[in-house]
Amino acid sequence: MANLKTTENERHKPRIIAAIPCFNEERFIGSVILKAKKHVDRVLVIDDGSSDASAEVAGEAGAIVYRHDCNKGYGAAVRTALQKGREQNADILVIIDGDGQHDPADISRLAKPILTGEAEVVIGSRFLGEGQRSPFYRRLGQRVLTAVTNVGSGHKLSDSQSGFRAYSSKALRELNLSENGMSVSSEIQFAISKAGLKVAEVPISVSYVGKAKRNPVGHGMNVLSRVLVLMSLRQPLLLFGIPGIVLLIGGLALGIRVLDIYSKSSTLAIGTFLTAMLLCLTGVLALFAALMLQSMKELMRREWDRFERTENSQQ
Ligand SMILES: Nc1nc2c(ncn2[C@@H]2O[C@H](COP(=O)(O)OP(=O)(O)OP(=O)(O)O)[C@@H](O)[C@H]2O)c(=O)[nH]1
Ligand SMILES: [Mg+2]
Repeated sequence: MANLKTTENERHKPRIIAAIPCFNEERFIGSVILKAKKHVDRVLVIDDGSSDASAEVAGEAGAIVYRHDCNKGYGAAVRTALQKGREQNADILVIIDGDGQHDPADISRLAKPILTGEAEVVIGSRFLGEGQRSPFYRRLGQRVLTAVTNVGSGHKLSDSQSGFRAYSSKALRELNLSENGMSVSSEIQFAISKAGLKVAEVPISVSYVGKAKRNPVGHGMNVLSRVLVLMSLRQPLLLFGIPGIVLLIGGLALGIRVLDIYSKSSTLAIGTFLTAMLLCLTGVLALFAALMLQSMKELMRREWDRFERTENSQQ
């Protein structure tokens, strides 16, 4: 009788798993794992081809370590973490960085909205908390990326680049991702809105010791370019269509002005004329790109629906 009783309780207690994407974090990974173990049932470390002793330290600290055979990128590490969370039937998977910038004590705060059913994805925001504020250049970069990601996803969040997040089992099943780099954080926000998942934000504290690992401007531009590519695939009419129309109207307006000057003075305002031509041309090209991408997107959606229908009919 005792055993059965135990399993009954175990079955109802939500399984909370923490997963840490890790790349050369031997200095911090051990303490992050030890602190996280207090708040979860299991700690997984996705070692993304580290060349230092991160994997060994993580194993010593009691984490289950999965290793990528080479460095594939933060996004690849996050996708492996989500997959392991699915395979191990996590009710909640919390992803936390391995460099000590996130505080594992915030894990229960991220898990709570999922436990109460308020949300399927919870993002730990560095802009909601009272905690240590990140350096100005970081905040600026994060704000720009968040603004662009919000426009593309239709979700108004305060911190789209935060790596400290919690996912429900439903979110683990429905999030379909492909990015390998840091842009995965924005891709997840796009995927959340595509899957219609409920999202919530909670304040987290962050601590930054030492310099950033990468050149913030280069890194920011890299992520921004990926986010724009993701947006062009998701919302081509928004990203190309609207600017295209604006450019075309601007060019036509200038064109009318050229004609007006010409009708009044029989002189061709070359500069204005060339600018009008350039605006019209760019506008038409942008509109053309918008239509092309939109029809490709439509085509892919129809193919996917057909594929799903055949799949379901064969089952
Ligand atoms: N940079 C980097 N981090 C990775 C990679 N794969 C996994 N990670 C881990 O992903 C987490 C976030 O990466 P960070 O480099 O800390 O990203 P960040 O916090 O935006 O940048 P910093 O402020 O420089 O720490 C850390 O735990 C990394 O160890 C990778 O290919 N590159
Ligand atoms: Mg970091």
